[in-house]
Amino acid sequence: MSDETDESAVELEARLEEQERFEPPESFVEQANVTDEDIHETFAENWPDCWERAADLLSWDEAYDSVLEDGDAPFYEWFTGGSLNASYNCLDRHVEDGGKNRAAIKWEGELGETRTYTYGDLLNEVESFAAALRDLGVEEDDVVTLYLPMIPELPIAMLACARIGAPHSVVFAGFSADALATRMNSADSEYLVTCDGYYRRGDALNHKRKADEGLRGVDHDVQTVVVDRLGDELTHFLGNDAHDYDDLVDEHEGASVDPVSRDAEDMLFLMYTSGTTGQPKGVKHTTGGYLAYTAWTSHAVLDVEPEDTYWCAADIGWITGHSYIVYGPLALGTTTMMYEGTPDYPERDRLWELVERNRVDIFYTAPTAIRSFMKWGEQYPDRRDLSSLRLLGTVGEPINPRAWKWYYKHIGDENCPIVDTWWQTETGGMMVTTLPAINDAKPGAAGPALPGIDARIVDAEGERVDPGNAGYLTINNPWPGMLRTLYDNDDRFVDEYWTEYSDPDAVDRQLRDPHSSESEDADDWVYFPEDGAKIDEDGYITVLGRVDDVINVSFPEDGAKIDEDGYITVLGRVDDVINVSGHRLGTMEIESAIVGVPGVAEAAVVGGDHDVKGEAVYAYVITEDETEPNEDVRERIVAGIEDGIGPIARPEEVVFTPELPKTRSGKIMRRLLEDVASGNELGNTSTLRNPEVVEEIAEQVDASA
Ligand code: 6R9
Repeated sequence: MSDETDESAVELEARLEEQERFEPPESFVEQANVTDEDIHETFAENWPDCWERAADLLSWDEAYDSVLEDGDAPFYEWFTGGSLNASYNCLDRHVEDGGKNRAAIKWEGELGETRTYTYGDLLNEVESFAAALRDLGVEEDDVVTLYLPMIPELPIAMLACARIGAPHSVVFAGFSADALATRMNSADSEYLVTCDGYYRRGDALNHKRKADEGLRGVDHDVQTVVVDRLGDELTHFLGNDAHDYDDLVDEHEGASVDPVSRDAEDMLFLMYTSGTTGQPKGVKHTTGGYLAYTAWTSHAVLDVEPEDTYWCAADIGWITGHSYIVYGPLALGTTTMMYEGTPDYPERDRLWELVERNRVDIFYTAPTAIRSFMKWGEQYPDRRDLSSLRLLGTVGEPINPRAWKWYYKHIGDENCPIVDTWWQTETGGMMVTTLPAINDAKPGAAGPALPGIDARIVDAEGERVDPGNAGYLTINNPWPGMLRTLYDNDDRFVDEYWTEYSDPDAVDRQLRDPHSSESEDADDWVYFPEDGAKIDEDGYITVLGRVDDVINVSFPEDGAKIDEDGYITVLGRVDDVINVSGHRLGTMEIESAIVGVPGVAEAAVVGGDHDVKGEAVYAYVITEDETEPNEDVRERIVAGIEDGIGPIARPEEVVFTPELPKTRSGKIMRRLLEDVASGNELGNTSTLRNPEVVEEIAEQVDASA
């Protein structure tokens, strides 16, 4: 463990000090979509009208009157008065423009079967399924939940919903039955599309059983459609009164369903994501702004063109798949690839074999995957012809320069620009990244903010930090792809994301520094003269400052640093969210799953450094007096987490302890638990009520490593 730890500390250091630059390859620049060197300036001068350039990539039924309405900030509205349909933009218009026979989706199943849908095929099936959904009773604005793995029926169902103006809520197939129930209840969703099962590493997983279990936790009636993915492998899948997807599509074969004209601000979909508190947040995205933004960023950053074969190797159950497997690429009329399985099945060159066979032009993945490829060795990509690649991208977490360079060399043959794209579920699309034909890449730094985005790094006082220093990433103006609210919870939307302050001196302790020991002991905080303030349940104080000339700033809860060229390096989350393999997990959600296990008294969950996953889940658990901490309890805890959230949250380690390290004011000192998990030198323990417990815990973790 200690060798790895040394290495990651060195790497972190290297990431911070990194100065190397990589120019865009000439061959790339010559053909790139966006090459206007002054685009950052022209967008800034012409803001917000600059966003017409994004809106122009779409076909509107009704032209918009105004680009931005900010009268009710932070409830901003984009392209108001305009109307359009997302499925029309992703399908019909390409068919009308002569693209009927161009491949829209190329799908590859884990066992090697392939399916290609042309734009014509895709439109037909989307219309049939849209007609079927209507027959089942789905009306405009009804939320339809899609609990499906990476099979073509998932984007088909999304587009069918979009066609009839029914927002979809996709629940990642790896999430548990409980997670499905929570999301369906929260969105009052009365329709579910799921499947019998799917393959993972060659095994058939029974997905329907999980869906049925979830449905038992839903507090209202639900109509269910089941896709038959496994054929004869699972024959008993159609229980009760569920509808068979194939039957429905056959019955509606040839149906023509006019795309419903949606107001630009009408909801396109909901996507639940982890936050600082237990309840997942239903992030609301709209039809006009979101589609314009994902189309624009696919065009400008990923350089997508209709004749490309483009592959984003993410899961559609996450925002990356929504924006950059489905909506962005299909709006531009390109060929988008989907792969059902894992990258090392049956062999560790599976992805590269797919790139070779399909002549993939653009490849977009997560750093955690790149670190796995690196660990497996370059012999796997080396045995394949990857010369079709023109651009590479990464998303989901910071990429360390070593992994960046490996990707550049062994996948891109030093001939493809890499875009390191920082963004979030809430931002809808990319926010901070280089433009591949314009900006040099600096490994480790995501890049400058995109044109039209005002990203700043500020300190705890809200002032811009000097280049080279770390602070909090803030976004200081709205953008078309932004979330509009949290479903049914406008107050939480304002509280969680927006802070009003009037002058740069306004002290905002919401911008807490997780690494400063003072902030652990909130009871010591002192009086701030002449300022209004509020305090939260953790004792954290938010000083609001004077309230004249208020501006709105959005806090994405990421720490970052900026260099003299304005390049931003994202350092990670400052809230209680762990990033495991690029997936956001709330520590509170995991803790509540653990304390739900009989015999458990208290739990603290933190993230620890992990070679491949970036971060891993570490759980520190106190059992009830009468419960002996043993293997049996450990297994129940792991099962509790898998049932409550899903296998993705499976802990790296469950550490039993008689006590948790606490400050004198009784707050759990998470920073120390993080240090233990990461194998770091332990920080200052002097403010602890029970300093001895940290050593005890550290010994246990070392012993099991
Ligand atoms: C798209 C997506 C968002 C969080 C975000 C940040 C981390 C994403 C990153 C990155 C450094 C990048 N993150 N991209 N950190 N560099 N290029 O991942 O959305 O699942 O909502 O996660 O992921 O911490 O705040 P989401």
